[in-house]
Amino acid sequence: LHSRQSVGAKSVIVQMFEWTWNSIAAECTNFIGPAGYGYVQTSPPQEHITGTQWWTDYQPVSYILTSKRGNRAQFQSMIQACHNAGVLVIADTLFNHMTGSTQGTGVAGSTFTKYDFHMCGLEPGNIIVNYDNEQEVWTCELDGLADLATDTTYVRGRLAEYANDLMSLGIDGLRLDAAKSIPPADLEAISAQFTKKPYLTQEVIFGNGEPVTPELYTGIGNVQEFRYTFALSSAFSGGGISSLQNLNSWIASSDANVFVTNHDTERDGGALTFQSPSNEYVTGMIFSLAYPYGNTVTILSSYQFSTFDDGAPNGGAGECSGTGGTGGWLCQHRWVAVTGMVGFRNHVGPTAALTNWVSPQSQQIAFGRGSLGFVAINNADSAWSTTFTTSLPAGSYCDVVSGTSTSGKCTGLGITVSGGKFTATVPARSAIAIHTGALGTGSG
Ligand code: ARE
Repeated sequence: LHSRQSVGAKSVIVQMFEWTWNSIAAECTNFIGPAGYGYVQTSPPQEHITGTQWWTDYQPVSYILTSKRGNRAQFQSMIQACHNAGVLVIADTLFNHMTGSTQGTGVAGSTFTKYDFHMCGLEPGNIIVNYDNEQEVWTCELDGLADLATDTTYVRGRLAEYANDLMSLGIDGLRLDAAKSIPPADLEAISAQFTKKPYLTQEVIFGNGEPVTPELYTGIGNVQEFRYTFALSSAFSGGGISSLQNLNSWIASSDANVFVTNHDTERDGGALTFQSPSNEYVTGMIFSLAYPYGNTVTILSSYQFSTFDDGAPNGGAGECSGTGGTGGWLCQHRWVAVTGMVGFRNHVGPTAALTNWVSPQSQQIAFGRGSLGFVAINNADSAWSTTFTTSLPAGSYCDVVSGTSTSGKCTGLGITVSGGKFTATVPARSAIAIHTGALGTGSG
């Protein structure tokens, strides 16, 4: 019954938030494939309501693959281009609801009216307000969006047909939006009709004391573990990163898809984002790629905005250049520290033990990953100079946070390990990371 596809050696996903299919295709070829990412995650490809806001994409009106991001042919060529670059493709997928409007016209010209939906009758307007009531979370409307009757044979069949259509075009995985508002048994019944085994990651936001928990969904696929997101944020933004030593009280690591932020938390708060002070967003991402919690790690690639509703610049045609973005695009997936740490995670793998943990004060930590990699993160306001103990073999290493190594030459800080020790200065609000896949003498 489990539809889970196992994750290979490349376990980092880039969430290409609002990127058009053509621009994802180009970026897979030009950067994402060569950099070693395992997956891209696209915005929802279904026909949706019209409007300039980013969130129109979350109000589908039909199963036609025309959205603001491109059409069916462009979607298929994007998948092909990414596959050719060695990158798998995950589609954001809406099984919980359609639009909230009772009638209208979508971006592909389809007209629609409401049918096949729950009317929960538990709240005025049938809208979820009380997350303490399981039936309400599962059968009332999220934000007033028409709640699909996923307990019916017809709806289950139609949603499976949609997923199978995506997979016939080459889609490798699905992010199940608002999975928390769909009973696990309904998701089991839908995924049992899949013709292929996709990688599944389910959006089930943990809420204190709520009856609908991430744990209820781990039998179906990976679950997005928001407790991790919130813990990183509170540790880096004041609580102290020494608290991150033993992250094992949530769902099992092999069940978890983790991230420092996604497109919702980037807007609603509670997470580290590009707007966080003191480089905390970057050091948070470095931690997430170095630490052995999470089956997959997602890096958000997004854009600057001033209001909640702002859609992507340039109609979603993402623009990156060198190690960053232009025209309002952030291109986090190109940041030197992020790509360096993707190389670290790919090289170290999921099983290398957490070793040599030290934390001289609450905002400074260092740890190894067996004899393959070592990272030191300094979230304090002054530099941290010390001699670290490591299981790495003796040699000349390239700090992948500050540079890259090509043919033995490191464009960043060079670090020499000898006799299980090395001496280094970790700059304030920054980090250093070395691994046996990136050797080189540095220029500093
Ligand atoms: C838009 C307008 C609304 C309007 C609605 C209907 O903004 O004002 O009422 O349309 O006309 C996104 C946007 C929404 C947008 C929606 C549809 O964020 O603003 O609404 O698209 O266009 C819960 C769910 C979780 C969900 C969050 C947002 O459990 O699944 O709410 N996240 C996903 C996506 C979103 C998306 C949707 C779902 C809808 O990632 O981007 O919305 O497809 C506690 C609970 C959580 C709860 C959270 C927030 O923490 O524990 O479960 O999350 O509160 O309510």
